[in-house]
Amino acid sequence: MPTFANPVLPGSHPDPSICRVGEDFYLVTSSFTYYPGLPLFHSRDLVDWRPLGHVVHRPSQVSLTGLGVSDGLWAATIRHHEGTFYVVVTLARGRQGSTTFLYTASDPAGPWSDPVTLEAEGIDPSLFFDDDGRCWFTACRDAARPEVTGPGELWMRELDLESLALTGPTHILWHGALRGAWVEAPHVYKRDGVYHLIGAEGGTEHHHAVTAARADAVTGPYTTDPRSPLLTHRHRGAAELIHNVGHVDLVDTPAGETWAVALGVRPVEGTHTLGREVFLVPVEWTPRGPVFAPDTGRVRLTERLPAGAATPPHRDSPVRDHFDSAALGPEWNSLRGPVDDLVSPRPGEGGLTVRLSPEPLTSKATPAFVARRQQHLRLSAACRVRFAAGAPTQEAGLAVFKEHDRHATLALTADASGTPHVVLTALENGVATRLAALAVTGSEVVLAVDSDESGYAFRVEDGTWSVLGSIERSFFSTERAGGFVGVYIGLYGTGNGEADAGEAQVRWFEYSPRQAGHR
Ligand code: 6LW
Repeated sequence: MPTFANPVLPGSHPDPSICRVGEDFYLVTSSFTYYPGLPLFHSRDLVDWRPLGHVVHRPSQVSLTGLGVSDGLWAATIRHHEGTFYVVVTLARGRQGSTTFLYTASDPAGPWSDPVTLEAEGIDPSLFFDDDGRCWFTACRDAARPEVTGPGELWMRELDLESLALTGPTHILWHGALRGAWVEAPHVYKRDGVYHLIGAEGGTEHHHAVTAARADAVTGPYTTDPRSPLLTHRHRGAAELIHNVGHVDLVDTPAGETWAVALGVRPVEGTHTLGREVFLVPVEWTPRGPVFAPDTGRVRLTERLPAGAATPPHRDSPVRDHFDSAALGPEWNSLRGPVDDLVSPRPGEGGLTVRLSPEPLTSKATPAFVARRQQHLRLSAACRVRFAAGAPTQEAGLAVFKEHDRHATLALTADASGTPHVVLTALENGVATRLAALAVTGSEVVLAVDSDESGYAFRVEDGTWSVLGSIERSFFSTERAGGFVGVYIGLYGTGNGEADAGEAQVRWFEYSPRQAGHR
């Protein structure tokens, strides 16, 4: 039986949402404070996903400045109706509450509209277009009576497609099947005249689970599907390779199959660093509702191909980016806004200029930093950097980044006498520890990091290779660091408060998975 490898989108791509138009599938995932925001992918077979662009690609579409890395754009839903693509998403602002935005586009590759703010309370917004063309908005919010109903509730209002405003009464749909935990990630589907409300419960960690309710009218009343949870790995023990499964969205294929995209993580010895990834799960509709993974009841690393899909191309080859086009590729992200004035490719010549910004990586503004997701546990990343630091406060190089207050840097800098040095620093809860320093002969070196199950080892090439030190893998894990994102690896430069601290030239950046398969 031909198979494919899960996850279909490895690395930090949480909260997947999917829709189909004809033979084309579109998928969007959360991006938090990374910019551009809300990455979109296209596929013809659900297995081979290619970047298509981003919903948020202009600064006028969102303001992320001041937010923690795991705040920002959470859990979008993408739907298509009569030639228009709709994306609804929460802008989560940490302690300042949240806002719900609606973006539209006629071409999913963009441009996308400026946001329309919906008067909606809560997170995880979704849209459902009924057969009569009416559009129903759902989201989850704190329950008014948590002592009776559980902490969260799913609610619904109509979205007027002319004014793009919520209209009519609020319908309280459901408080979940498990009730002890937050009910979230609602999506409504209609099958054989029945409305199915599918959500997630248990929180996005170990207890994550897909639960469901059904109704004869879109606005309810909804009754809990007694089979809930319909999909979870919460009971599967430490030997299981995929955990925290949930937050699904369903799509029908032209061949008549149904598949779900789900988030899940791949922990190693109880901790994961790659973030929540996208897994593809077969679904079978029965009179009782959807059955997830009907043959096995679980999400698998190797799954049968959707009907009509071909075995996807191998995607674990090393990639060396010489930065010879005018714009960075879609895999590159900055934090909270564009960095065009700080980080610029030099088309023709090749290479990337990184102008040191006063903002350090601990800043909640936009530092001179571009990074890509770590998508493979066994990975080597390297860059060739030229930078002549004038002071120990000026640094440029490689960063392994989890949160603004938790990351590691391997940087070209200088000591107090101006001698070039490469310094390895770990930053934990905002406290920086210098782990190693090596005097180097010139201002051009190769900086590298090797990641595997045990940790991240940092090396420098200055004529010969030297290992500077390593950091245990769990240091960067969500279990230890919290947050909603996985590890990103990238390039940065800062004057640590100093403006005009010079610029670094990055000749190339290489991302090399070290083993076939995602591991
Ligand atoms: C997302 C929600 C969740 O909105 O995490 O705990 C949030 N669950 O569904 C961010 O990914």
